[in-house]
Amino acid sequence: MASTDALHDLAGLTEAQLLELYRRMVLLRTYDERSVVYHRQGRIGTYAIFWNHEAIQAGATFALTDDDWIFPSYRESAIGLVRGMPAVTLLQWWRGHPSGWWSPADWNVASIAVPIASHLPHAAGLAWGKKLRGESTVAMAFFGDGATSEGEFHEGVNFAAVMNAPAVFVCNNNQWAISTPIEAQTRAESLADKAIGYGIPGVRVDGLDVLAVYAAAREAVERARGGGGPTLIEAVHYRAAPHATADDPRAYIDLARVEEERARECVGRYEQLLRDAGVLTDELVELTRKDAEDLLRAGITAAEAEPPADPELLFRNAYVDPPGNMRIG
Ligand SMILES: Cc1ncc(C[n+]2csc(CCOP(=O)(O)OP(=O)(O)O)c2C)c(N)n1
Ligand SMILES: [Mg+2]
Repeated sequence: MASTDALHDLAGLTEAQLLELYRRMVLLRTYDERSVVYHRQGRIGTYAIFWNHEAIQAGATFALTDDDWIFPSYRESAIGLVRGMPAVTLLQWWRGHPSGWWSPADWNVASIAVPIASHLPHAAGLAWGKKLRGESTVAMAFFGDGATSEGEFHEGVNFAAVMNAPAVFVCNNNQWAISTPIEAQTRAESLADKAIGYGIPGVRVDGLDVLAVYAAAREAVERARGGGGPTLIEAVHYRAAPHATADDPRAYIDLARVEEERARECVGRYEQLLRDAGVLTDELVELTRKDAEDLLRAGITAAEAEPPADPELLFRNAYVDPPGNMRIG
């Protein structure tokens, strides 16, 4: 596995880029931690925690341009933040409010896919379509280890490979699919090995090393844009938080391993790296955290100020001609 210690050169990024990457990680971390609090306060609904997945999300998307498309699962629900999507939009999604349904074309961020792996064929199709139009857009899809057992994982990756579509498939291998461990998910030694069956490159990276994820994604994006087809990236770590706010992992997870994982969490690790490199100061850390906290505070205030959704909307978007028994009033 590539690691920052081995790369030494901070992935060739400038100081400004390194700090922007840090800002994005802090923003994601703050969004996640505040969301768990908002859930406990009854201000958002059930929420899929992504604590310690920030290096994968920020690192991989840092290799994209704003014209490239991101296809998130529920685990990457807040990934629009890296594109400047307002926090209120994402918070409203988790509040079940229609103002949380953004138009994908506005941000080049597809809708959050809750059905596992259902967005992989979409990513393959978009990438292929853009290629047919002569555009240089890349599509990057995020999914979990459990998703690699779904038919749509196979369909999406195989289709992208056969069509030589400019797609990057980023597998967040947190080694759990709710309570199903990776050992019960596959006999494959690594998930990256699955790429062999599709005839595409597969790489494994340390999912807590943001620069290693970025470097792997940059190579994959360059290959895709250059006509070299898709890549499967497996970012390995160990889920250090519950699957979601409704889950109690104490019933099944290795708690000692969770403690270890929390001790080497990815934001603090990157922060230390930047301090050691002389790029980050205490003052900048405080400022970056405060900006993110202010953004979230403003986001939840704006969300709660919006009038509740009209319940009729549910039916309006489901039927052109609602049957009589569905008509309200
Ligand atoms: C098609 C489908 N089957 C089952 C579920 C229920 N479900 C929700 S999350 C999850 C686990 C997915 O695990 P993984 O792919 O490893 O992603 P992670 O949650 O670990 O990020 C399952 C089975 C679902 N959402 N969609
Ligand atoms: Mg998983």
